[in-house]
Amino acid sequence: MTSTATPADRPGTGPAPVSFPELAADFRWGVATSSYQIEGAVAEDGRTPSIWDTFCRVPGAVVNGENGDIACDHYHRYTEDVDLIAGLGVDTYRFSLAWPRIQPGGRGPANAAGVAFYDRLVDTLLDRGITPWVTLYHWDLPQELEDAGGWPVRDTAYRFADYAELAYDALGDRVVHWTTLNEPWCSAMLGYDMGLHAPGRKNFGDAMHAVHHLLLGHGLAAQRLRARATGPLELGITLNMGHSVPASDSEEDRAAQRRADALGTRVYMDPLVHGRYPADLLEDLAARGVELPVEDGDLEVISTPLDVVGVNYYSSHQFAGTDENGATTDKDGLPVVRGVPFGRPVTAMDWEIVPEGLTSLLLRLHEDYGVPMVITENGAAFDDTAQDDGTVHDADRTAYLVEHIGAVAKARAAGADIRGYFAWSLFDNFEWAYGYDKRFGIVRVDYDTQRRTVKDSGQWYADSIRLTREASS
Ligand code: IFM
Repeated sequence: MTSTATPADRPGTGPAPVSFPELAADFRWGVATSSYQIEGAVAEDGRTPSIWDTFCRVPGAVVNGENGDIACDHYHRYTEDVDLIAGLGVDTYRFSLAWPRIQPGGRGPANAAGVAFYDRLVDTLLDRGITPWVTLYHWDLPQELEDAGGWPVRDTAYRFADYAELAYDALGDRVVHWTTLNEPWCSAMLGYDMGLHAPGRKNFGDAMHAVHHLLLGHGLAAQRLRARATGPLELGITLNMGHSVPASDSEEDRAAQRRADALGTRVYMDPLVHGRYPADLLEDLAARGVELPVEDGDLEVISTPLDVVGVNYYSSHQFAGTDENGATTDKDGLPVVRGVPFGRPVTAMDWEIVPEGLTSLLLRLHEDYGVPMVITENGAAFDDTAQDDGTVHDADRTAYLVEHIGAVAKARAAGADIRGYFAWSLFDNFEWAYGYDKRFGIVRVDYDTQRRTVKDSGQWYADSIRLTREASS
């Protein structure tokens, strides 16, 4: 059972801090960010453009035509930012490396000036007692590699493995925790099928080829890191997943849920853990004239053992296999897979708030795959109102955290092997196609002054971590 306490010095600031005894022992507490969303300094110290620098220049691609040129200016303010992270009392900071900073153009040797930034960041974190958790790829593919075909071509997987090795050689003496990819579903489907993210292409077959090459890149990188490691190494991949259910017990709705689950979860988890793609997915793809470009040995590479799976959770979904008029196929003759709202309150992203879906998802992953897990992202965008002094009374975001961390605690109590929770995000930041319009931070960023202010939710998070730790001591 969780317990709450209201310190006398925080009257009326929203939900009281919570102690989560299920999460007290052997549990990591962190905050997460990614390179393009916070760093800025896109043309400094030898960094070359990524697909996001290019995509942001496409008229209409990003709200208000915004971009990550400055973002949170973290590249220049990382010392102050690490102080802030330390002040929250978290033990882990998850961040990503910008590939075009470490290896401009995506080929060739490491760029010493780019590497030096992450050297400084890692050293500053370690000085402050914070564990760095590095993600190698959070969507900033060097533009030159996209020009050569991007993730739909096999060579990009080899390029990624080379880059991973360069990064590991530079930082592996101090960084133990490595995540290869963040949310390959987004890279492949939003980037190459729906055209909503960089590079903005729209071809389902290309997107499925991207899925395979992202997984292959992950596996090749995992092998390289394992081969290079002389000290402790904890290796993983991060996937965005939700818990999906059929909208009814009808055959069509069950088929729609199966298809959504195959493309959202099993196409990644099955090859990573079981070394095979789901048979039903391969049949569905064949019916659409798509074949995954699997070569001999690929699945062995992809299923290189993992130490941890990162779970990014925001919402859950129910699916119907009919459209609003009852038709089971769409205009292209494809089976309908329609998301049907549960009717829950939504965040500023219009994402339904479904905390119990997180418990169900974690228990399902535990049962089907038996892997250790860390929640590498969870959080919510809300339309914050800042007071004159920059403070934000974001009781809605705090309530979201209370419920979702509670959902993690429940899954852990029921036996799932969950080893940590990282709030998304440390800062308000560049939310991809939404620009700066959506604020996910537990710390507010005033983009005019770059002033950072811990929101009530950030204070709640810090207080709850402290209370939870006290419960275990
Ligand atoms: O901001 C993103 C992050 O980059 C990846 N996961 C989802 C977050 C919210 O959309």
